[in-house]
Amino acid sequence: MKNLKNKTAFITGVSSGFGKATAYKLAENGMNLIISARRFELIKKVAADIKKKYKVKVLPLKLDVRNYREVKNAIKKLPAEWRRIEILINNAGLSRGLTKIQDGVLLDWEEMIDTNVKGLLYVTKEIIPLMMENKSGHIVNIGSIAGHEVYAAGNVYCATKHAVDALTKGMRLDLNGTPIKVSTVDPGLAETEFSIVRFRGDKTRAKSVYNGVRPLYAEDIAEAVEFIVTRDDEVNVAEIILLPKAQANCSTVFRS
Ligand code: NDP
Ligand code: 8X3
Repeated sequence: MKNLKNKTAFITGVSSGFGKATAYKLAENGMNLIISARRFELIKKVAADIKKKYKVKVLPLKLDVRNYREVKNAIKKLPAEWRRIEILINNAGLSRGLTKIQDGVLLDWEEMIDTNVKGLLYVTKEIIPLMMENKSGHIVNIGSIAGHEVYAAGNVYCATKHAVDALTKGMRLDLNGTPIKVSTVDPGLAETEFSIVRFRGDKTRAKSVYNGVRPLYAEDIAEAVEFIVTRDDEVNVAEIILLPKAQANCSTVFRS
């Protein structure tokens, strides 16, 4: 099992959900963390709490992954002690709406594509050179079951997660023979702020997504990430598809 103590992880989307739970899990393993999101007040709180609980170093970064210049500058300006990034968790992402393609909202499409696909690429592009320089690195993308299947009205969100799946496979091919390995965790139905964001703050509609189901919780995903990143250097867990027991595929969910 790989010892992560005192190594550094860069995680996107840490103000909520999977990213936040993963930050706590990696800190529990003794990692120092660069945590990022747009809601800076939230990640500052997470940083303070993690530092207190786990006595590791935490650097909160205000970052909108859709803005390449911002991503590039933030990573370029990292102090020397933060540049040896061992693990990148590409987690920031979102869904907007659940609308048939013929009724699609252009701004929603653009936000999903800009965040889930282009944002992931921007961060990855800036961190790969640091990993190459350090001769070590592990990129973990957070995909989705929606990257393997398509559900009704999921059109553009599913397309972005299919793109993440293609990028994970493409990265693994292109980085083959370098010191960097690439993995993905592809969850199904998980209760976080995801549906609240998808339905623009409609908490009742968001809650109904998980009616009668024990969904995944953020901690389940954090445990999958922990398993992946603690394998021996020469072992790569390429992909974990993680579903609630009650979910057979994207559209088949047993509700009690
Ligand atoms: P949450 O809404 O709880 O968290 C999403 C995180 O992404 C937040 O921290 C948010 O921070 C961040 N984020 C969104 N847009 C941006 C942006 N432009 N720049 C930087 N950060 C951003 O959702 P989850 O934890 O569930 O989602 C995490 C990932 O998991 C996403 O990629 C999602 O697609 C994927 N996923 C979710 C599933 C689910 O059912 N919940 C299942 C499968 C995959 P902030 O708003 O502060 O910027
Ligand atoms: C989120 C899971 O099934 O709501 O990626 O698209 S799903």
